[in-house]
Amino acid sequence: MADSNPLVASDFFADPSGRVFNDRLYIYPSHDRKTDIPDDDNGSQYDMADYHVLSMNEIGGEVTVHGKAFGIEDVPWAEKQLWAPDCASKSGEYYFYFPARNHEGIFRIGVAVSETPEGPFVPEKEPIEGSFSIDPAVLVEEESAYLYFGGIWGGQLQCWRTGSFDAEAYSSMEASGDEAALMPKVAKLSGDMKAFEGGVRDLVILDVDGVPMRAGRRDRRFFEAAWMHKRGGKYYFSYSTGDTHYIVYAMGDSPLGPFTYAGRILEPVQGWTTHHSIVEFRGKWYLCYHDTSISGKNHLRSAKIRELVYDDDGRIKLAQPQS
Ligand code: FUB
Repeated sequence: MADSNPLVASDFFADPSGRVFNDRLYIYPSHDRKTDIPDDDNGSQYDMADYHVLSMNEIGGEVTVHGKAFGIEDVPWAEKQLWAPDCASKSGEYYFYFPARNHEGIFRIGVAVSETPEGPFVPEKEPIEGSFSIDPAVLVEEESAYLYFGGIWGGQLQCWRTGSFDAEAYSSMEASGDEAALMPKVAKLSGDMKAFEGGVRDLVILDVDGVPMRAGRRDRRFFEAAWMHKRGGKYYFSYSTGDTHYIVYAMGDSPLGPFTYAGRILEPVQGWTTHHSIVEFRGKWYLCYHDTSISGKNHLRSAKIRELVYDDDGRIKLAQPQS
């Protein structure tokens, strides 16, 4: 398969999280919508108000756009900006994780539950206690499940350096130079998948020299779009570098890190944001991603999928964007 894309041409879906349930491929995306809000560094133009799940029986086959999974009006604690989600299954239930700004303008992460992978999902009345920032991604292992999250600039991670929200830190955006970069976050999920157990910790990314990634390495440091997958006993943590527009990855031996930078996965796509997921489906690995090739506008993105290739050492082969 070269590029059976976009997955949906009649609407705009971004931030595609690919998951396989019951031998069918599901995509949990953001649902982009038209707006007159001008582009800014906080991402105000990404003003999404609901979610829909996509699914397909085979890559390149018909894509079903399921009915509304839920909307902002169903989330009592949220005011706006339903950003990049993910979904996990446990004991026959489906848990949909999503970020949104609350009524004070602070991003938190919520969870919504359904008995089917396509929903509709019923959001919990409060965000996950102790959650903050954006872009949740789940890893479910036999014994434990983990939630990875975070995003700088509009994702507000820089406001949480002290452990509580510091609105003054918003405009400083991030560290610089040889200072350590802000690291993504990880929390173990409770047995019912609805709470954090044991607190939030840094997921440490080291550069190839073994030193925590420096903030000045803007082509390598974590910006947003966390994703974790496991292949051949190795953990792969991948993410967007934001203002340098790469999808990169780091490898480790534990879901809690540390991880060591390992290279690029995807060169810059059309549009400011780049966001991805990696999923195994019927014995092959796929990269889900998005671009603005249909709209030409940063906030109206189209989800795509393509095969992901590893070399014999488990390194991921760099992909060039296709329009
Ligand atoms: O879709 C809104 C935001 O744009 C996501 O949360 C980021 O990862 C970026 O793709």
